[in-house]
Amino acid sequence: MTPRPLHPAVRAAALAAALAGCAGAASQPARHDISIQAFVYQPAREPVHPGDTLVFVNHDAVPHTATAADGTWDTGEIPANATRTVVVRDKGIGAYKCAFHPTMKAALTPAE
Ligand SMILES: [Cu+2]
Repeated sequence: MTPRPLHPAVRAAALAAALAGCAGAASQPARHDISIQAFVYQPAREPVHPGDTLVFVNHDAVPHTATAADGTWDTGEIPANATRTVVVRDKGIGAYKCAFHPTMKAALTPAE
């Protein structure tokens, strides 16, 4: 079975629905790559919108986590050389840390 091209009206409706879902946000959901290397999140401060996706990549030889200080999100354990993804919500924008290494701290900041 071959996929049928979407009718333009269907595409327009899907786009309108996607835009309405943004609830006034000016931009589409974005992806933010945050690397962990030598016990440091890079970048340490990342501007984000609710709905954006965070992709954490652990380049260290030991496991880490990225855990929101307010407890609203948590990657869980990110093994060495592994990747974990979380979606940003309103409440989770703020400080986060590694559950295993209290000195590892970073933050999500509200994007303009
Ligand atoms: Cu850690």
